[in-house]
Amino acid sequence: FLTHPSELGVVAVDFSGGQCKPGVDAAPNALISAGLLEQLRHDLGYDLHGDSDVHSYNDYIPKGVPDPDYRGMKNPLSVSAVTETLSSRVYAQAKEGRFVLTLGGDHSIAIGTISGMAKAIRERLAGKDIAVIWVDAHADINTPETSDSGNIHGMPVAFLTGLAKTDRKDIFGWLHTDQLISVNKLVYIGLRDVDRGEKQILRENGIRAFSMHDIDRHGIGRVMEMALAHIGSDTPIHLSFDVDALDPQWAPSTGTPVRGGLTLREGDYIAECVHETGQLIAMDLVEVNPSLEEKGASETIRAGCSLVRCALGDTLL
Ligand code: NNH
Ligand code: MN
Ligand code: MN
Ligand code: MN
Repeated sequence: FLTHPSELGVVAVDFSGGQCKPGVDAAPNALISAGLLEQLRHDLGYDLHGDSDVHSYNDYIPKGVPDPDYRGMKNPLSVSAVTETLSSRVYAQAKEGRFVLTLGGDHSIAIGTISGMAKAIRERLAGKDIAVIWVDAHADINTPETSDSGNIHGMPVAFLTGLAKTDRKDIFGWLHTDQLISVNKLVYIGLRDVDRGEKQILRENGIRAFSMHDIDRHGIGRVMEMALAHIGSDTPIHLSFDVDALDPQWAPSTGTPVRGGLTLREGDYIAECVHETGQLIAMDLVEVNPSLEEKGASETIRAGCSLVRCALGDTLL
């Protein structure tokens, strides 16, 4: 699905407005300073394009206008404006036939990355839909109405699937049908903290989800077989990886850690399996927050680097 499989469009998004804890905006720099891009270039042989250092997405936040809550959403204008710009930057990289690697930032940025990929692939591949594998402790499928927190990082999937509607051009009204994804091509892995309203949405829409319970029962090997079988071998895959899917033992520095998560090896294995399909077209790595649990920050950053390397084809042997 990629015309230039050894070329990476790197998108580094220093944005934290989808949730309330500062620090997640510093993750792209921390990951890059830890050597991630150099490893991809030197050890894995990729040609890098896009943001080699962090382009400030905060420049796209509308200046001098208030950003009051809307339908309970916090920072709605800011998140909408930043993800709209991000969407067009991801689209531009994907149109070139490159793999797009996005370093977040909080998970609200997936509204930009996935919409940009969906549109580019539809244009490049005669209307083809993309599939999304969402690896997370959380489902991030709240609508503004079901959300208890109002944090938009808990809502991206609802906007991307069209389950959350909007009547405001400046609050996600820029999202058009060619930028949306189908609930049938969405698969979750790692869930263990899903809100009541989200459970209802998952059930009513028949969305395929593998919780930690499923991983305990079947093992990660079988779960990956089932997840990939659901998607099918003819569909390009966008991997959206929230580092909080990992157990806090491996990734403590994140805004909403939840115990009982994936081991680092299980996380790496997910990324390796998706790489092996040859269908992977984009990856987001989000929610690394180096300013939380600072003693564990370098470990969390290391875990993030490992997940990205695995998705991009690093092998042990
Ligand atoms: N479900 C909660 C909410 O909507 C928590 C979301 N937090 C995340 N998601 N970190 O990945 O606010
Ligand atoms: Mn090149
Ligand atoms: Mn998330
Ligand atoms: Mn999460």
